[in-house]
Amino acid sequence: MMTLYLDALNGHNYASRPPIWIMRQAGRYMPSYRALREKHSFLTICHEPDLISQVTHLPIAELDFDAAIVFSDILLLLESMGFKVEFDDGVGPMISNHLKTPHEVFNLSHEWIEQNYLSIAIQQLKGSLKVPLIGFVGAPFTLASYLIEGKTSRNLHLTKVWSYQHALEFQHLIQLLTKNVIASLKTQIEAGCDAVQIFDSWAHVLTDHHFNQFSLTPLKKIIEALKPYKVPITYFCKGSAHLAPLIAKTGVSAVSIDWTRPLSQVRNHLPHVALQGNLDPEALYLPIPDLQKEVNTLLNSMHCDPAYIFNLGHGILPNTPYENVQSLIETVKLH
Ligand code: 1CP
Repeated sequence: MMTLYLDALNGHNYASRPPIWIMRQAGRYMPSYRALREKHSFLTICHEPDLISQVTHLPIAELDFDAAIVFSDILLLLESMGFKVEFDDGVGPMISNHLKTPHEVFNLSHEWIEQNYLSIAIQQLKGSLKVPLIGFVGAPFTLASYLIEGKTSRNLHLTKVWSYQHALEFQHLIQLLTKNVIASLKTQIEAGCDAVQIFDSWAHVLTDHHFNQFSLTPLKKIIEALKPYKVPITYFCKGSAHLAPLIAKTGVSAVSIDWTRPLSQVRNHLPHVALQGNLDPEALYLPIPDLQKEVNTLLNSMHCDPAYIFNLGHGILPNTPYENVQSLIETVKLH
């Protein structure tokens, strides 16, 4: 197996370049993915092990990334808890039976329903991939926001109001989700994932105190529960570069950083953790020569850091020019 990605996570990639993969690397910017989506809905793909494998392979086969990420979505875990998750084109995810009142959290089943389709796909992928496979979950806070808002929300107003006005219920919800996140990660690791990433995409709206309570404390519990597996764990929260030292203190293997701060500056305060990031997804719309310049500036700033993983600061945007992604990967590989 090609181990650049795992080497960097473990802090000892002494090859001449960092590994590269990108968040949402199997998606709409790829003509082959769009063609498959003409035939199948997003949820159909997510529920069919053969289709999950096929889509997970697409960016590896076509673009030669150094790691694969299981094709799924953070919201499928909520589906396995009995919520009706729908993805309408152009609208984004919707949960029609989302939590309408805080006391409903006490009626949520504690039963964990395993996502069998995911385990089967991971087992299939392990037999066919030549690069490490990343499993993932949404973090408890980010998942709670979907259960409360019922959709992607810009400011998470209702979620935050609940956290203040209904602290007991909110804490109960975070604890239940933490339990299920741990169960899902264990399942994915036992099926064969080489590393996992936790997406706490929307936790940047929290105060320091609440970030500690709803993101860092659950993260510590997750890390503790997964310790016996010795699998590297990456944590991503948009807009959290200034919190990286606190995040690193939890014992996480890698911190994924968005584009709002130079990565080399984050590194100066954080010598002992792997760093992932942080090209602005919009930089991929530059003309190719300018894009290459931008990418080389980032690579040079991290000068052969043995614990650096090249990625974007957030997921790749659906209408990103495909040739620019090809050029990005070539630039990193030739560095
Ligand atoms: O075909 C389609 O149009 C569906 C679009 C799509 C895709 C390709 C959605 C709907 N989810 C996904 C896949 C997905 N989601 C992956 C796949 C693996 C990969 O290649 O990286 C991953 C890791 C996710 C994670 C995810 N889903 C997050 C956390 C990461 C992040 O970008 O912050 C969140 C918040 C979601 C919710 C979600 N799923 C889909 C949409 C449109 C949304 C809303 C948020 C958004 O618009 O980004």
